[in-house]
Amino acid sequence: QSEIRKRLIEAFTNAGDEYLSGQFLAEIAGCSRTAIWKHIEELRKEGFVFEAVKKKGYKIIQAPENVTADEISFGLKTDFIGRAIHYEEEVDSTQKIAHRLATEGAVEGTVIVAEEQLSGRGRLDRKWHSPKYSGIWMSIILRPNLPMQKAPQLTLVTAVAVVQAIEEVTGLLPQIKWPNDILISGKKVTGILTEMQADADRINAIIVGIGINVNQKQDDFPEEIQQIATSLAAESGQNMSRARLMQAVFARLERLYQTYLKEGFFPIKLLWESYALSIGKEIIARTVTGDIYGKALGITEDGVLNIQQANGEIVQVYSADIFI
Ligand code: BT5
Repeated sequence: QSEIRKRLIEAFTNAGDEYLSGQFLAEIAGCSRTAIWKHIEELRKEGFVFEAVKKKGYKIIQAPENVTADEISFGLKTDFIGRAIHYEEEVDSTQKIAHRLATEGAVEGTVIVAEEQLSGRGRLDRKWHSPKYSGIWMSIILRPNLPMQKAPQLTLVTAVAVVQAIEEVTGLLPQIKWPNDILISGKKVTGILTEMQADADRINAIIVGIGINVNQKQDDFPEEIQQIATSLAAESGQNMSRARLMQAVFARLERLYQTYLKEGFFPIKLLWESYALSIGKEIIARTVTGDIYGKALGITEDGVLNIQQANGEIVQVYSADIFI
């Protein structure tokens, strides 16, 4: 993202409904008015619509429908999540880029976002379908000072943040299926993939991958996931701004993450359980070593799922796919 455009966007964000003069923008950005005009042209090409009024200046009246760094920065209210953004039209997987940037020292809160992923992935190397312009495909780099075994909790922190953001922006009421699925009307609208880089037993970076189906129509989904996947547009009947939703996710995640670091997992656990689909229900947990049948009791401090089997015995499940 161009440093000057970043400053301009920030100025327009802070200005709200006010017009900003070319002179003022030039001072803020530290360049000539001609240069400002060129950058505004660039922003126009990205899809921003400006209103220009003589003697008053410029105002942004419409932001574009892409997820470029400029568009996401416009209106962003966080302190660190989403403050640094790497935007790509097309990538293999945003996780891959995030891992590389994290190794190279990227700051906490750095976001990698792409319009399309050619090999988006889920857990256990499963595929994540990520078609162009219709969803949010992003990875967020976090650097919590925590021991390794706490890492799975961040999947649950993220799930709560995404549910709250979807609720805020769309009015829809999603539910969480342990550990990492977000469903609406029983169909998957979001998948979360948390990966870790660790030195000794300390976390160096957590890469939080989030895939949200936003503007797909139901028949856009490939055959094999037609019955199990949905999008926010399919559920609400209207298209929505992906950038606006990303901003909401960043704001919610930043707040919950800070609560989590300060107060521990307990407040998150309560929120998570209030959104959880399977607690109190009879479920099947399909693990790599076989199926476990029983009643989902809740999650432990570590984010592990407790299941009570018919014989009364309680088993702890660390990783599984849940069927209800
Ligand atoms: C997940 O895995 O749900 C984690 C998905 C994480 C995707 C994000 S996108 C940004 C970042 N970069 C990446 O490369 N990945 C992350 P899992 O629980 O294993 O679920 C995968 C299963 O979900 C697949 O086997 C399909 O059945 C189904 N699926 C694939 N694409 C889907 C989609 N777009 N919507 C709903 N379900 C889908």
